[in-house]
Amino acid sequence: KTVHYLKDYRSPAYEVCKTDLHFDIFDSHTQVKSRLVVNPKRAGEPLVLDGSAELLSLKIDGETVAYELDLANEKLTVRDVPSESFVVEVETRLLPQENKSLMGLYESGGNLFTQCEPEGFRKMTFYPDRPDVMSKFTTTITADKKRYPVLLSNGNKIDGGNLSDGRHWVKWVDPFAKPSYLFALVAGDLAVTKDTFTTQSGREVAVEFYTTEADKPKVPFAVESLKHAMKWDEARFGLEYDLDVFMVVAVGDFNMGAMENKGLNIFNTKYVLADSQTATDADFEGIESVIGHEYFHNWTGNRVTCRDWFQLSLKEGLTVFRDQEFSGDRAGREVRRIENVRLLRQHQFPEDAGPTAHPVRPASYEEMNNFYTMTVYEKGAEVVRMYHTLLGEEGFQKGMKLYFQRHDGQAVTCDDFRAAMADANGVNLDQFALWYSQAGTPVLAVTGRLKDNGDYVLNVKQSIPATPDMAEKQPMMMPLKVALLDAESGVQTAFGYQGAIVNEAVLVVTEAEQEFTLAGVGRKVVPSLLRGFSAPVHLNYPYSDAELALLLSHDTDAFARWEAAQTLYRRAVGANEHALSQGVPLPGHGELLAAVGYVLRADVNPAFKTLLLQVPSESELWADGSDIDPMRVYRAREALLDLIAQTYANEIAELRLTAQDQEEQGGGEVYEYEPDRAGWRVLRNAMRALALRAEPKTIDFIALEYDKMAQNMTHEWGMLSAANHHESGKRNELLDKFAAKFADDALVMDKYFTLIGSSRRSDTLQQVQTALSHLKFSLENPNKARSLLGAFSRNVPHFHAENGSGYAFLAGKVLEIDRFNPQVAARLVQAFNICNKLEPKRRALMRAELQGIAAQEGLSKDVAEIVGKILA
Ligand code: HT7
Ligand code: ZN
Repeated sequence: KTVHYLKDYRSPAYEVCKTDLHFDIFDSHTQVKSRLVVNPKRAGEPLVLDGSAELLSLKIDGETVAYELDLANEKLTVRDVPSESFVVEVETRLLPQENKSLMGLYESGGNLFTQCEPEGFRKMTFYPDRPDVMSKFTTTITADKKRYPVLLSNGNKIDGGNLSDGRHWVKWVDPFAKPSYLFALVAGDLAVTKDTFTTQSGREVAVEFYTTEADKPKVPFAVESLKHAMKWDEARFGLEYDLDVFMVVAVGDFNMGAMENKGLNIFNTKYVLADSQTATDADFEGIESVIGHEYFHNWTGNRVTCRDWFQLSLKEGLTVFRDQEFSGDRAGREVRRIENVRLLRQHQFPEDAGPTAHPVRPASYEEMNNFYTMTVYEKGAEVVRMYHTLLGEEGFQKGMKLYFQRHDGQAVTCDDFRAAMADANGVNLDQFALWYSQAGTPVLAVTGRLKDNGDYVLNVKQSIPATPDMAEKQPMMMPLKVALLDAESGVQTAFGYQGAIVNEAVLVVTEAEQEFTLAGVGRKVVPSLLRGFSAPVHLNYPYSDAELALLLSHDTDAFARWEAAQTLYRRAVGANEHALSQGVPLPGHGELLAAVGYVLRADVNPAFKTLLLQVPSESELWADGSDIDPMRVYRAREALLDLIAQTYANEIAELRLTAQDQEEQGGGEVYEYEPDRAGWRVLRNAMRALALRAEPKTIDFIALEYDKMAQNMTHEWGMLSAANHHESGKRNELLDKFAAKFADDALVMDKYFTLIGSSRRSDTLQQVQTALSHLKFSLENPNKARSLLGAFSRNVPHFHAENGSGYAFLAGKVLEIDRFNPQVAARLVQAFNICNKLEPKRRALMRAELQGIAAQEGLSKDVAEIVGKILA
């Protein structure tokens, strides 16, 4: 195996000043000719190109040359090259119709698409396929005009015309130097939806969205989202779009969400197409955020890119931070922030505590595709948010300005970003570098005491757990945002800090143990800690249940209120687990039920209320556990939900009706997406699920109401996901009806397969197996595989079935998919990351499956890397 190390980085020996590409598309194959103008930076060294395509010819300055081809490492080496600028010409032949990896050039729905990040370009031609080689590209495409009327690439279309035999050609020029991973090409029969955007400096930019003709009615929301994003980036960051056209192409077969190729973004259809009949409110919100994310990459990723793939978080963490801010500014900042924290806790915290834990800037990798992780993206965004919290909006923007001044047009590192933040603000952020090199979620143990002189002292101890890559860690620098609430009234109490009287302060934690004095408090207080989730850490403070109830009802910080409820839920599930393990009756949970009663009555916005009523998921609950019995955690959590649903059946029914009234009273078009109305709908769906839990017979009511309510996918989804676990035939009837109604809508069928994969019904594995041969299912389509198998891998009672049937089933599918799409297989196999934390019986069953996978001949390095880490 080949492991790549950050410490081995060397700048490129050859730079490419100009890249001319010719793609000749035929029915049976595609021929690629590339002409590179190459400049030696360290003459005398061999020229090493990356590539795995079928090589037809290679010339330097017009002459055929000797080369060595290392197929295993996808490297072509020419030892004898001119010492001054020279021209490399390469011809390759591709079979896009046979490419099921969806990297490089591939076919989907009869059209051709590329995906180059991180190392897909080398599947098409031989090239220094590394992000620090930036070149200006021109692309000429020829193809049959009827079959491929639309031919797109990066930049501006400067020429084109007809050829003989019904063929045509176009030429695209991208004026900006870019690395090969940002190259894109699309050829096909696509319909275009056009609009324009006028930039703050008055330039008119053409906005073009390419989809199938049939999907055109579902494009307007994405177009509007893009225009909002363009405006927002000007207003908040002063960043303007730089080409004459911004194109988005939607494709049904795609490994991830979307790709920010310069001027030609390629998107999974899931993040472009929406109307209220086929997309839920959450889908609309996902589109707005992914459209924003890819657009924002134009500056944070494309204009300033990464020196090497270890620096991936430089563009991804920063761009996630930017898209989170965009979504927050568009609607419901506080709710959005909590949703971000939930995502991090559900997926990144477990990653950081498991066998694949890695720092935000990994030190090594076998397969780069495995490092598009929650840590690089979401923890990376938290790291950027900490700069923002430490420096404030003004200081952060000063840092961004300096970053662009220094590095526009360059490929740089996370240290360059940190240096810009530090230098623009005249602060020392040396210690902050540890966030990029130390994995693991830090733990803050905090205590507070009121001194006789009236000062309140917070004692903060930080520790960072060992991870497979590093045992001993150094204390990190982090912002801890705090306030104090009067212990009686819950009113926020002012205190003295750093010479000022304040209501809130950002304490800068730097030591393993540190004390902070909040002066002149003089009364009993309850500290409100880690406000806004100011650092991505676990925070432990010995709150009593009564203190948590006070924070829940009085804190002015939405995150802190929500966190108080989460802590109460975590404690209650823990108590249930304990009772289950002892075989004694479950506790009554008086304090928790009182808190839930308060939330149900509280005058807060409906989306926030829904979040306050959400019990942490199993993966969050067991993130730091050992010897986990998944079924015990599952039962403990379910029992708590049952108790809540039964205790408050009347209030829940009432709230469901209030939500319905409010949704309908909002004015305008009832079924369209609109943030306020989406809030009422999310609450209504949550109440519906609780009502069905308390009274399974209400499935009759759902079945009765279904057709009337089926005007909007959020309602349909709410009803189906609530009814999905029901053992009765009514549930199957509802799902069958849904599948028949949307048989021709691929994205809605994904929802159907998700329902099948996530049901807790006793026959779920059987239904999942049947679904594999459903006419509308295809293992080759990543959306389908993720919907059915991804949902199944998160389905606790079935994936963790005691007899190991869930593990065996998933392992089989991982191997099947690995033969054609290693990237998707490697994602799915990460469901096994929990292996070594399981109780011995399940651990043994899981290990046996993993060993079976590891022993498979021809296993991809993607899956081998993950499985190797779990078994290590
Ligand atoms: N920068 C992109 C990451 C990406 C990707 C996209 C599609 C297919 C495979 C891919 N590998 C990496 C997406 C983003 O973060 O915006
Ligand atoms: Zn991104």
